[in-house]
Amino acid sequence: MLIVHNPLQASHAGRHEMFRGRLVPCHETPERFEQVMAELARRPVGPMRTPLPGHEAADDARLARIHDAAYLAFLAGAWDEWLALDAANAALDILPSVWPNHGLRRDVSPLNFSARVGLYGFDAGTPITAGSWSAARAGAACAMDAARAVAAGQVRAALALTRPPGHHAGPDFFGGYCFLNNAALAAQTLRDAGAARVAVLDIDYHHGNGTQTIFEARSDVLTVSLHGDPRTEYPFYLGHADERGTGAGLGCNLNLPLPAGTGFETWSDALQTALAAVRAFAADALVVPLGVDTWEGDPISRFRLRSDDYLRIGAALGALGLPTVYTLEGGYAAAQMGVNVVNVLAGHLDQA
Ligand code: OKP
Ligand code: ZN
Repeated sequence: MLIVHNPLQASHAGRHEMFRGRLVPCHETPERFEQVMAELARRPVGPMRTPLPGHEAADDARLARIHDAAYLAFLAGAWDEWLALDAANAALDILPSVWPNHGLRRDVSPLNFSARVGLYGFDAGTPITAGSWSAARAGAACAMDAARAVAAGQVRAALALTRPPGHHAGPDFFGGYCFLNNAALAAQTLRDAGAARVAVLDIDYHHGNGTQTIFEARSDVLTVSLHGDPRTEYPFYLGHADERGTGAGLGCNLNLPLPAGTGFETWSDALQTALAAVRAFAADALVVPLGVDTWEGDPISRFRLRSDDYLRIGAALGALGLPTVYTLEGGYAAAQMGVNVVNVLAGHLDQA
């Protein structure tokens, strides 16, 4: 198991997210990454590296295939625009507060900065800070590097320690703590390296709406997601069982929503359904957006998985026998997060 990490993750450190009328401390912190690294030092699973140099141009080209050019330009320039409004903004995070919903037009080109933030950001929980763009790009580079190593057969499986996470980010939107869709970039890298069919099996607590939107009309990438029922759980407005893909991609999206309170027995029944869909698709490679916010003690999620369950999850994924790239998504009980993530990897290695 190759681990690809990047110290630039630390440069994304949001201060606050909006929750029920208050600005509360961000759940998605650099400490999460550090806890995974610390557990990997205690229980090594294989080689560790930062992304190999020499692929910057190809990575940028692939970013522009998954995300819209205007969106990428917005992310790259947002912090400078923010500072240009008022130098005192350096001490504050950028958060959207107005959105083009409910009949308002998204096909306009606002000049106002707040209007541009709301054009691209879909919630008020995802702050943009001074280092967000560098961190997001570094995380995306980890995902693409991990996918290249797996595609080249250098390793059977790899984990990209992506922070910020990615599975809520779409072609032209950020939200859910995500800016660039690392899992989609890994899947596209595998495709570009010759895998004809790639399956994305998202096991984060939250529906991977960005990944679904990116691939919903494509038949070469299967997207499957196991998650809290969006009638009660974030991101609410996507992730329902009747979303099966569109156009050429019809039948290539599978959502398996589960009620809040779900424990491992029910969760693993749904995992079996997901694994059967991956096998039926005859995927050549697998991408797993890995969130451990399914853990019983997670502060913002409501499944009841226990730490030992992650060994069995990794084993079930490894038993598919596919070249596999994991990306790091959620998990907000930072102190337990390393154990849960490394359990998945250990289970995978045991079974693969
Ligand atoms: C990102 B990932 C909690 C509000 C929840 C967004 C959750 C994003 C989860 N007070 N806000 O999928 O783990
Ligand atoms: Zn999540």
